[in-house]
Amino acid sequence: MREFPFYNTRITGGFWKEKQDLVRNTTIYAVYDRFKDAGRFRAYDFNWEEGMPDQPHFFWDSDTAKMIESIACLTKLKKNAKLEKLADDIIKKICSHQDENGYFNVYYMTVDKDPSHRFATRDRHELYCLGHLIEAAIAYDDATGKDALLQFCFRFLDYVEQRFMIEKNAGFQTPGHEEIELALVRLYDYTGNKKYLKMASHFVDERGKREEGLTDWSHESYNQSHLPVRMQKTAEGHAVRAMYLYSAMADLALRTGDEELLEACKALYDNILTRRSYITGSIGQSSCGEAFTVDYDLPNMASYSETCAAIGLMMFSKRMMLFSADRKYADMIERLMYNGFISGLSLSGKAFFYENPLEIMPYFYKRNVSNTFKEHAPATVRKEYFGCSCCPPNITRVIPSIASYLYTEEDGVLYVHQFMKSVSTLEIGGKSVKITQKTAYPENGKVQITVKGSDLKLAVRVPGWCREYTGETAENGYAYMDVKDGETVTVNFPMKVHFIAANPRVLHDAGKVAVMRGPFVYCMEAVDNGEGIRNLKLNMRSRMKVVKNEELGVNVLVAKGFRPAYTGDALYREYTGEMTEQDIVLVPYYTFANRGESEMQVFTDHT
Ligand code: FUB
Ligand code: ZN
Repeated sequence: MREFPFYNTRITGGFWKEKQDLVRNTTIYAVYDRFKDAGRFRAYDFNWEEGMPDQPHFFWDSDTAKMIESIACLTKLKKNAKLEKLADDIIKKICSHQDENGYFNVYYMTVDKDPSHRFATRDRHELYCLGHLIEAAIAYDDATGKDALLQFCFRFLDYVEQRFMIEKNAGFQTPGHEEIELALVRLYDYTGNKKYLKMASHFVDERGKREEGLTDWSHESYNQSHLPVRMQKTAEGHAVRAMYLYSAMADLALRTGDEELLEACKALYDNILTRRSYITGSIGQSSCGEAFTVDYDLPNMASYSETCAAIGLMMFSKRMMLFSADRKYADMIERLMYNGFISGLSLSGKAFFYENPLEIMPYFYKRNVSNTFKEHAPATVRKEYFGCSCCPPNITRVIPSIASYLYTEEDGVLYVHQFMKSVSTLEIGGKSVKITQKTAYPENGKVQITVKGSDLKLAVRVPGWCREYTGETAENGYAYMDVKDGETVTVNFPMKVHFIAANPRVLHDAGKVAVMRGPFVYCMEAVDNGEGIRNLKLNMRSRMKVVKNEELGVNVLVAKGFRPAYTGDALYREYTGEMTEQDIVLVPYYTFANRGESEMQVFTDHT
């Protein structure tokens, strides 16, 4: 299938328009300001000295690059001189300090300045940073016509080719953190230069073929080096790294027709989908290595679920979607979009979650008795800044470009994967076709699609969560319909409340249910339901009311439930089974922790 760039679509209202406005008016400045406070941009003056605060880190360049890419996406949608100036100034500084051989990394040029240390340590992210700089350079050139960063990347890549593919004298063969591979494919697409496709294949193919040296705390699967990539069938190791690698594998399979690579991608995808992802779509079951663990191990409280990993799975899913019309990929994208990804951004647009657990019990995080051996637990409140700040600028590049997940086309059939109030102008069969979606989705499931400029066959995804759909019969989850030029079709996906149980092998969810309505997963918070929400039993026979919560500005669900009737203070007592009835409020998962620290749970006990 063929994809369409995000800027072919204008989102004209609803959920994603609100988020795009939030990023444009608030979040991008919040990211910029916090980065500035932390010395991220000062570092590019190259005058940091030992003993000074804010020592540049070896992956700071990647954060800056993602912020520049975010500005490029926003600018592509709507010119913004202020943002462009911020990016121009940083790009100018970066380019002015590029080594004459093409190399650049703020850490290795201002902190550890020994040139023999460059490309010596596999887990030092130099190629990861370059990957993000390439993505930023492409986006910025495309948005503004300014190619300084792109020229910088061309020079840097000549040097990389020299060190890794010609002289082969770097300290490792493949990067510890993937990213450059998919960026190289993107650069090949942008420039048409096959050299970059060859470099991407090189870095993908060489992975896992030999021992390449490890950090002292990880093993080979941490960075997907335990096997040659074509032999990998289960998702292993650091979740973000894995997603960026698998995305590049799918990119290469699509462009080269490499069946073996595609088969590996399919196996990896299905392993994630059927065994190793949360109901919110998030991935990364353990903070130890920020990594996948084993099948069905999906702890709620200790879940890692990094925002960047959710983004990575959206990227991998989109690539898989290009091979075949199977709704599982777009379903997963939707699951992430409305749950495990968007939960990373606060409603204010100024604070973030790096980890997105499915349960929070604040006391749990205070139980360390030793200063030395601390359990790592996800943060319970949103933060404005993280020392390791990969997620915020990743969020700000995804939201402006979210429309890239809407449509694909194959042989004149337009696949409608997602639903957003929007107007798109797409080149199909040599004609410019205007597609308008009129909808309040995800608030309700009614979508009107108008086609202008050509007759067209539409293939509309029937969301996997919708069991009550009664329209055209769907094949692999897509309902096909012929639409005449100027005609409007209406599809309706009733949004009933559904109770979802996990596979019995998921021990952490045993005997519990989660609540979904439309694409949203819901959760309970103590701020609405009182402390001790683990004791609550949701009455599954009660009628759920959809109620607008003014404080959150979203619709919540109100159900009936029970709480054990208990007075007294004894630690243990005779069980009586007595219960008192109470209302139970469920809020969309992505809105959790927007009202301070509070207990939260997705999977809940029930009667
Ligand atoms: O290592 C760079 C980034 O920081 C990773 O992608 C994230 O998972 C975090 O570890
Ligand atoms: Zn991250």
